Amino acid sequence: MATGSTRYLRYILFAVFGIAILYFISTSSLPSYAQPLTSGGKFSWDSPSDDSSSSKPKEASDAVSPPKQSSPASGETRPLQSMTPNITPAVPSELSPPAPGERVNATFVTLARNSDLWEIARSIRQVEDRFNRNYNYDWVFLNDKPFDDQFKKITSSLVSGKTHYGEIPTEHWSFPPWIDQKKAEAVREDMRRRRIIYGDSISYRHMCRFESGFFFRHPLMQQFEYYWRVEPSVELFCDVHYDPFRFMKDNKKKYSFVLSLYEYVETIPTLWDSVKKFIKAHPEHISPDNSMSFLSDDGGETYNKCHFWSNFEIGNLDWLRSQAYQDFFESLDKDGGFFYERWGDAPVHSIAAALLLRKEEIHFFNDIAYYHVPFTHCPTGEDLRLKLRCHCNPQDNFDWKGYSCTSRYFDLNKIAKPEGWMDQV
Ligand SMILES: Nc1nc2c(ncn2[C@@H]2O[C@H](COP(=O)(O)OP(=O)(O)OP(=O)(O)O)[C@@H](O)[C@H]2O)c(=O)[nH]1
Ligand SMILES: [Mg+2]
Repeated sequence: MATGSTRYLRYILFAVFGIAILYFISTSSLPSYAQPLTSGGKFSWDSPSDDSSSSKPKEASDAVSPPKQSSPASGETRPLQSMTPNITPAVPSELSPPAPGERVNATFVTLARNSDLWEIARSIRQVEDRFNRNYNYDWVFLNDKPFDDQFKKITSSLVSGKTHYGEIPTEHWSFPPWIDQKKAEAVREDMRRRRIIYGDSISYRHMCRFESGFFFRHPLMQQFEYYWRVEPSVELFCDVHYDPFRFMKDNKKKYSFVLSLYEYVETIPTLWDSVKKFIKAHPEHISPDNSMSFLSDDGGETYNKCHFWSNFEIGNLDWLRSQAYQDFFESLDKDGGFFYERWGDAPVHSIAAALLLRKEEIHFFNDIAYYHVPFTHCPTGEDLRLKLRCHCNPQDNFDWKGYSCTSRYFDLNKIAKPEGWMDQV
C-alpha cells in the first residue's frame, strides 16, 4: 500500500514538473512586446525600458514604428514609457479642403444605365481622388430610363459636388419620323452578319445620336457652360493639379481631347458625303482657321477617318448649343446615317470641332492621363509623370503609335512634340 502511494506521489510530482516546464517554455518563447497583449493589458508603443527588450525582433520594431506626433497637445513632453498609440480609428469626417479660386460654371456628365452602377462608381472614385475632391464640381447623370434608388444612393455618396439625375425625353432617344424602319432593320441585319461591332444594336445607335445632338440640350445641362464627359470603367492615372474647366475658360478653348484614332470605316461609309453637303449649304459656319488637315489629306475631298475619342471630352456647352453646331447636327441627322449606318458621336463631334472652330480653340490635355478600354493616354515626359504622381506605364501610351492621329494634330498646329515621344513610336 505504502509503495503504491509513493508511486502515485512520484507520478504527480512528474506531472507537476512537466506542466511547469511546458509553461516556462511557452511563456518565455513569446517576444517581450507581445506580453501586454497576452496578459490582457492594452497594446502599447512603450519604448524599451531595459536591455531585455533589445531582443525584440527587427522586423517587428520596423513594422510598428511609433507615431510621429509624440507630444501631447498641451506641448508638454511625456516620458517615453507613457507614450501609447491612438488605436481608435480616426473618423474621416472631413473632405479635403477645397482648392482656392473661383469655380467655373461646369459639370461632369455621364450617360449610363442602372446596370452601369459599379462601373461608373469606379470612374467617379478616380475622378474624385485625382481631381474633384478638391473642386467639388456637380455631376449630371442621364438615362433613357429612370435611375433607381441604389444608383442614386451610391453615386451621390461618391461625388463631392451636387448630383443631378435626369431622364432623357423620348424624342431624343427614338427613331425620328423620317427614318425608314425597314431600311434601318435591314442594315442592322447586314451588319450583324458582317460582325461589325454594335452593328445590330438599336440602343447603341440611340446612344450615339443622343451624344451627338442632344445631351447638351437636356434641361439639367442648360444651366452649365462647360462639361466633362465621364464614361463607366475609365481610369485617371495622374493627379489633375489645376482646374481644367478654368483652363478651358481662361484660354477660350471650346473642345478638348486626350486620345485620337482612326474610325472603323464600315460604320461611316457616307458620313463624309453628308459633311460635304453641309459645308456647301452652310459655308458661313466653316471657320477660316479650321483643322481640315486633321480630317483630310486631300483638302477635304475624302475623309482620313481621324477623330478625337469622345468618351473623354471637356468642352463648351454654348458651342454645342450654337447655331453652327445645331445646323451641322440637323443636317447629318436628316441624312439618316445614325440608323442607316452606325455613325458614332466621336467622328461627329470631331468633324464639327475641326471645321467649325478655330485651331486654337481645340486643346490636347497631355497632363490628363486616361484609359478607356483598349487605349491609354499616359503623359509623355518623365518629369511630368513624376510630378503628377502618375501610375500609368509610359510604354502603354497610344499617342505616338501608328493608329493614333495625335501626331497629325501636333503637326498641323505646329506644336513641338513632348520630349521622349520618339521612344514611344
Ligand atoms: N442610359 C443608357 N446609357 C447607355 C446605353 N448604351 C450605352 N450607354 C452609355 O453610353 C456610353 C457609351 O457606351 P459604352 O457601352 O461605354 O460604349 P463603348 O463600348 O465605350 O463604345 P466605344 O467607345 O464606341 O467603344 C456609356 O456611358 C454607357 O453607359 C443605353 O442603352 N442606355
Ligand atoms: Mg465606354
